[in-house]
Amino acid sequence: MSLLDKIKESLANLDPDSTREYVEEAVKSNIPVRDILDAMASGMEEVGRRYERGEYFVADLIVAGDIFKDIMENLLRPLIKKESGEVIGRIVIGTVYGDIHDIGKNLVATFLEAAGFEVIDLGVDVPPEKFVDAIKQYNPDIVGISALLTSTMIHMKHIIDAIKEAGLRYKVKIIVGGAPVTEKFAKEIGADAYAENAFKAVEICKKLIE
Ligand code: B1M
Repeated sequence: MSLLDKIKESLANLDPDSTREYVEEAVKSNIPVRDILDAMASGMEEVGRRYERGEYFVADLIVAGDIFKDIMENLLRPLIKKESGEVIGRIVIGTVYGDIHDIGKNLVATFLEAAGFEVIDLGVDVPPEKFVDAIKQYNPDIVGISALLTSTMIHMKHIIDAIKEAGLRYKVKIIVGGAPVTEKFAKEIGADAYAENAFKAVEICKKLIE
C-alpha cells in the first residue's frame, strides 16, 4: 500500500497516531502537501461512507474532524508558503447558517491567504445579514460561501438574495463550494463561480479579481 493510501486508511480508521506518523513520513519524503491533503480528504469521504452505512456514528465524525484539524494546523499549515507578501484581493468567507462544517472552508481560506488574499472568515452557521454587514464593513472583492449539507445548500441562494436586496450584489463576485454543490446549482442560484476544491478556488478567485 502506498504512503498516501496508508494516510487515507488510517484516517478512515480514526487512528490519530498512525495518521500523524504517515503524514510526517510523507512530508519527510517530499510528497507535495496537495497530495497529502487529497489523501486526507479521501479518508474523510470514507468516514462519510461508513457513517452512511451505519458503521460509524456522529461521535466518529467528530473524531475524524479533530484528527484532520490537528494535522492541518500542526503539520501541514506551516508548510504552506505565501506566494507573495503583496495583498492581491480581499475575500469574506463563511459556512451557511444551519451548517457547522468548516474543514473545507478553512482549507479554502488557508490557500487563498497563501496566494495573497486577505481573508475575513465569518466562521460557521453564518446568517445572510452577517454576510451583508461584512460586505459593508470590509468592502471585499469576493464573497465565498460554503455548505456541506444538501439541506443547507439552498441557504446559499438566500444569502445571495439578501446581498441583492441590500443593493450590494454589483460590488462583489460570489463563489460557492462544498461537497453537495455543483456548477449547475451555482448558476441556478446566481453565483458567479463554483470551485470543487481549495486549489480550484484559488485559481478561480484570481480570475474573478482580474
Ligand atoms: Co457531517 N455530514 N454532519 N460532520 N460530515 C457529511 C457532510 C455527510 C456527507 C456524511 C455522510 O452522510 N456521508 C452528511 C451530509 C449528507 C447530506 O447532506 N447529503 C453529514 C451529516 C448528515 C452530518 C450531520 C447532520 C450528522 C448528524 O448530526 N446527524 C451533522 C450536521 C451538523 C450541522 O452542520 N448542522 C454533521 C456533523 C459533522 C461534524 C461536526 C461531526 C463533522 C464536521 C467537523 C468540522 O467541519 N469541523 C462532520 C464531518 C467531519 C463530516 C464528513 C465525514 C467530512 C467533511 C469534511 O471535513 N471533509 C462528511 C463526509 C463527506 O464530506 N463525504 C460529512 C473534508 C474536506 C476537506 O472536504 O468539506 O468537502 P469538504 O471541502 C472541500 C470541497 O468541498 C471544497 O473544497 C474543500 C477542500 O478541497 N469546498 C469549497 C468546500 N467549501 C468550499 C467553498 C468554496 C470552494 C470550495 O468557495 C467559497
